[in-house]
Amino acid sequence: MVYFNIISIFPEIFSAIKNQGIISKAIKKGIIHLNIFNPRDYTHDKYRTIDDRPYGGGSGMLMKFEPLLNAIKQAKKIKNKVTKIIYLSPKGKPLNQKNIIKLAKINNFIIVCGRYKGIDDRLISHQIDEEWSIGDYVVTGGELPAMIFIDALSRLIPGVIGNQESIEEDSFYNGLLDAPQFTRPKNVLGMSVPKILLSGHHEKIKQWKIKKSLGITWLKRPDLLNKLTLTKKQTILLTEFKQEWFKTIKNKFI
Ligand code: 4FM
Repeated sequence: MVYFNIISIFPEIFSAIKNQGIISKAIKKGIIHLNIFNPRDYTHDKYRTIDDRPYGGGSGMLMKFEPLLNAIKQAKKIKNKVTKIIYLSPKGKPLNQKNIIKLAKINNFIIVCGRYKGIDDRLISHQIDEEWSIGDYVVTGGELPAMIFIDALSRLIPGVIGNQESIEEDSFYNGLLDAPQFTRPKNVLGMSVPKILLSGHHEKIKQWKIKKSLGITWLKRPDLLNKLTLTKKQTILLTEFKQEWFKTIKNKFI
């Protein structure tokens, strides 16, 4: 069982994963638990204030320290040993599949979702264990990043995805992008399916997939390829892919 304890002033946003798809099934099965704590419920003034103006001026509002801290305190009461308090923001370390695999060993999270222009920095230094980013762009709050975090992590928990092997076939699992895939019918708008996939030769199909996977990574994300040391077999397959690729390019222009 993995607990995701979420601190958010917009709890309804999480219905997106609570009520649909694979994550909702995992919740129903009791494999994962989502608990949402609304900082507004932990205010003590008449207006239930959760935001305030920044010291030193500047545009926009910030989330106040105390309602967030009180919500976190409440979330900490949920049973379970290891708790990691996560904050998602553009200042965090960029998430990738490798980090996600490591994080999937933890069974209790508190995820703080920011809104407005940011949160009081003392909350980060006092409470946050790890700050992660979903990428170098800005969204309007931490809820969507939190759902991305929860989704990417949950699908690695045994029992969440029906076929666990499919995880090992994921893009990025071995640092490479997926080979292209096809389903019926055999022909659409004059486009056919690579013959090898219809051949039934399992070993040949496996080699084809590895070759395409290497080739597509080489074409689309050479940065990923540079991080890997290829095996002898992989090097041969990639060389073959490159030769075939340059041949098709030549045929196009000459
Ligand atoms: C975060 C808005 C905190 C307001 C955000 C607050 C983001 C990212 C992001 C927006 N999160 N990776 N990129 N958050 O843009 O993780 Cl208070």
